Amino acid sequence: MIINENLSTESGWEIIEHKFAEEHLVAAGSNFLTGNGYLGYRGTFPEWRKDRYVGCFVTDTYDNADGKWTELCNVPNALFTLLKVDGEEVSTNCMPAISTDTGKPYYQRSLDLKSGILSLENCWQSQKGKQLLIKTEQFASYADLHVIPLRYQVTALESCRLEIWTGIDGRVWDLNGRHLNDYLFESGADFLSVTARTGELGTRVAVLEGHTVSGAIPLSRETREDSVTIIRKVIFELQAGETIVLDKIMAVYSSNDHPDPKKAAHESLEKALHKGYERLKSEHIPYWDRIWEKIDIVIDGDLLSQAVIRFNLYHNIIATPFHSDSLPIGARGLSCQAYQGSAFWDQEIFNLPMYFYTMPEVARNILTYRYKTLDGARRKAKKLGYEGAFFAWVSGKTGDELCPSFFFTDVLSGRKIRNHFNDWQMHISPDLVYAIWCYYKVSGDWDFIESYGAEIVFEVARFLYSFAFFKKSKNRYELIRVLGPDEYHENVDNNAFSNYQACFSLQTALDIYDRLKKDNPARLEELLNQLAMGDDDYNRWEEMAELLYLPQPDPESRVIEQFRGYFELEDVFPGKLEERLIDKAEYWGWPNGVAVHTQVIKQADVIQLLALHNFFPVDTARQNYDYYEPRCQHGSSLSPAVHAIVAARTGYTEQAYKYFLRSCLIDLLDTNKAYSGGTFIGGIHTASCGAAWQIIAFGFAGIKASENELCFNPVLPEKWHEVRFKIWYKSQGLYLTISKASFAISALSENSRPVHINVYG
Ligand code: IFM
Repeated sequence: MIINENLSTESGWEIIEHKFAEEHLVAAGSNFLTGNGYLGYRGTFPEWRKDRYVGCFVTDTYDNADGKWTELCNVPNALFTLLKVDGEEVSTNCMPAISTDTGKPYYQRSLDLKSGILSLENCWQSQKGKQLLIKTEQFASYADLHVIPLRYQVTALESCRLEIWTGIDGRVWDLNGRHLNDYLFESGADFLSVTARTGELGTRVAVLEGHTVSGAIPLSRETREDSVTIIRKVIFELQAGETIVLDKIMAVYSSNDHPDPKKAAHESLEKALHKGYERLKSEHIPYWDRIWEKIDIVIDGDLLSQAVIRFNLYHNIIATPFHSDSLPIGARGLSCQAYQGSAFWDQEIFNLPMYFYTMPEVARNILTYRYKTLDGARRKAKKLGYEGAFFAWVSGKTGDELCPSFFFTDVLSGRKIRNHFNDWQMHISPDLVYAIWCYYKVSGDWDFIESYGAEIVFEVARFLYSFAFFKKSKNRYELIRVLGPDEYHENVDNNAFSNYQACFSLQTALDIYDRLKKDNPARLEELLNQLAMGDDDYNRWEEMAELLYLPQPDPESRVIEQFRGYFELEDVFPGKLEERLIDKAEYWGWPNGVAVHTQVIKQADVIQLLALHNFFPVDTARQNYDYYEPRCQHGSSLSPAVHAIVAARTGYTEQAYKYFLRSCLIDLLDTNKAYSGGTFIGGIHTASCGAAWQIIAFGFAGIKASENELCFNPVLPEKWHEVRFKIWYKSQGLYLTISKASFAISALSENSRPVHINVYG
């Protein structure tokens, strides 16, 4: 099945690249990423260096280099391997040789989504006409998160002198300054190592390499070192048809993982070398089997949809730090340093819902991470003159705001733009409450609410009360000077999305308060004492929930105004605005972009509200979809998925399908630019990866969970014959089979309780 001129799939379980496309260098390295939630290793070729965006990004290595942006470290590349044939360097390029073996150009980069294994195959021809067949295979192990095994197999089709240069390349691709300093190299009989230290926090990073070679006896071996690399050069005299297998192990630790990262990496390396490549692989694969057992979605009738949904689920998985409850899911996962390796609202609204229904324990970990960042959120609120918890727009380890004040650059003047994502985009706090409550409804995990959730929710309610403005003349609370999901319009008042989310949060706070009072008054008292809260707070939240202004659908058109004054802005569509650009790379938003004084929006905003809540009848939702959809530029990768969900729910099934593909193909087709307003924003768009699951579950299957029952409103696009997947509701597993003619739900045999189901109302 062809995905585009470069890409295809055979079974829906793999993505195969047949032609190397220089123009997609950044995106392809991200697409073929292997990872395990602890680290992400870009899908690049072993001989590539930093100029080809090689990268291994490691969680919990946040560093700020010289006052620039805090981001995760890219660690030295211990998979680096370069071949020289009779002195000539082998390099993978866009012109694979015609293999004399097969008679075809021999090039393939393929990712097996089922097991997270990347394979590269290439035929290379020297200037003297000598050919080498090169095959490599690598994976980021789930059995030992600190280990990446690589099998590098090279066959000489003619006799030649082969040099293998293999070791650790410490010249790394960094977006915002150099993070690793004080490189210290060491070599032993069976390892090479580099240790380094981050500039800001002094986090120590250790990367070790070890390898074995089989198939031929080396003529010589020597170790070379300069200030940033350590390499072993191994020389062979090969006869035609001879094959050498180099098995390499890269082991990585930081001092945040282990007090002695070098020792820990050494132990991992030794164990891995002892086990050997095949055993490491066989220990790794069952982890993926167990993951797919929970999350796979089978789509019959459309191989393209099948492959792209799995591609997106795969990337949502490898971006998620299953192993920790102190780390976020980055907006670009571990595919690069863009968006600082940090969480945005993307995490709760886009990445997590899949886990609510498939692996609630993972969702709990990530929400616990948010709990652990509460102090950071309190510091942010205080700094800006509020109370309670104003969560960071860009959240790393501590929850302190990492979002720079000047995010984009005006490409026309070269001046930096003061974007207010960090101080006005306040919907982040209620978005967390929304997610916590959804998690509870689906998992039934009240213990999480008592232990962590209640504190977050109360602190958000306190923040909202301190943020709101009481307009006496209208006897109502308003949220003024905010930035809603549509980031082109900053400094707006009463953004419908933010106001509804805030109201929902206040009601949730009251609800939790009431339940605790009734069922666990001791815990409530403990919490209130700890937070220095009392009935006064409860009364304030109650009053604000009642009097908070909620923009209503216009009586005639039924359209909800996105924010005060939106309808008075110039009414044009995105295509028209494109004609007004002076430079294609211009930022469209605040304060001077082409969209600012128009109704063109960056991403779903009112439609985002409709995707999260069923506050309005379907007709009203459809009228809002009709209004806002043509005015949306989809300048954010978050947007198409949200349109797909709402389109599926409002009867626009084929549009939903169109948006499903658009969303799922953002990375594979490299449709979203790597630079915007002068800032690098490339890498895997993990929000749309997580949202791919939601399009099928919340859009096509029409799932909606309440505390007592699960509702379904299934519809299928024309092309799909059947969709099958599992979900869990309060620990009870259900297997769903949706076709156009029928909808079947089976309870998994291990279930212990009945589940209340509601289909089509
Ligand atoms: O959180 C998003 C935002 O909604 C749009 N800009 C990119 C951010 C990170 O994905």
